[in-house]
Amino acid sequence: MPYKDKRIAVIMPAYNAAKTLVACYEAIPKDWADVVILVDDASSDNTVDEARSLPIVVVRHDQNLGYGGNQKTCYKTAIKYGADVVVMVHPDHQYDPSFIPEMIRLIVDEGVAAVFGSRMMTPGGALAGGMPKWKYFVNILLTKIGNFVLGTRLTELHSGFRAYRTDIFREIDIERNSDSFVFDTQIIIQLVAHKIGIWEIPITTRYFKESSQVGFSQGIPYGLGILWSLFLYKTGLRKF
Ligand SMILES: Nc1nc2c(ncn2[C@@H]2O[C@H](COP(=O)(O)OP(=O)(O)OP(=O)(O)O)[C@@H](O)[C@H]2O)c(=O)[nH]1
Ligand SMILES: [Mg+2]
Repeated sequence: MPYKDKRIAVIMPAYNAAKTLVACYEAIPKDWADVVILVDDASSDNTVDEARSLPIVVVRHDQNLGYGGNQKTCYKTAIKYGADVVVMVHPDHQYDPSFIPEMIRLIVDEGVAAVFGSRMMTPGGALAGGMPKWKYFVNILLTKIGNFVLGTRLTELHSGFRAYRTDIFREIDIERNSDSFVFDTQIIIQLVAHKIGIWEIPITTRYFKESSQVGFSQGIPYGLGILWSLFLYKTGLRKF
């Protein structure tokens, strides 16, 4: 019972993460997790073999669904294992799992439903941690647009380091969301639409060779997908 009788699942949506996932797993504070779940999105490297060498739950997709499709399986599996709280850690080791206890404490002690680790809260931190300049400026721009449309004051819309209380998945329907990276923004829109608060904590940024597969060319459909989702929300053309 890691924390005050709440069951905690750490989920890792994985795609070609063989080189980093063991280091990432080792950095997870184990006494804060009842179960660690890795969903492999039909990787072409040996992510699954690496994952099976660890004492974790491994789920495999037969075909690549994408980052959002991967998360859908992660949350379903976490709920199947009885999780009250779920923390997503990217197995590319981009995010530092040592922030997990702080996120869980906010959820359990303060009753917060969603906690995001933000790379943009510490001035200069994101660039110092190696975030590419174009990502940094696009991040700021899309975050400003997102805050304007949603009436939020988030410091970034794009972090993949997130903790959720699993009861929110009874209120919001994530199955309707995109299977791509836009999933992460659509969850934010759903939280706002359902008046569920989001807290942010500052986290360190770290970019290295294996930590990022999204290049400029995949960044464009991601950015457009975000704008499209915000448009659908604002105009009421789609209910979130
Ligand atoms: N690219 C990709 N990643 C996936 C997929 N399924 C799960 N993932 C995982 O999603 C995580 C995030 O993907 P990244 O390509 O690292 O995204 P990123 O470039 O770090 O994004 P930034 O933080 O904005 O730089 C990785 O840990 C992947 O293992 C998939 O189908 N495609
Ligand atoms: Mg990454």
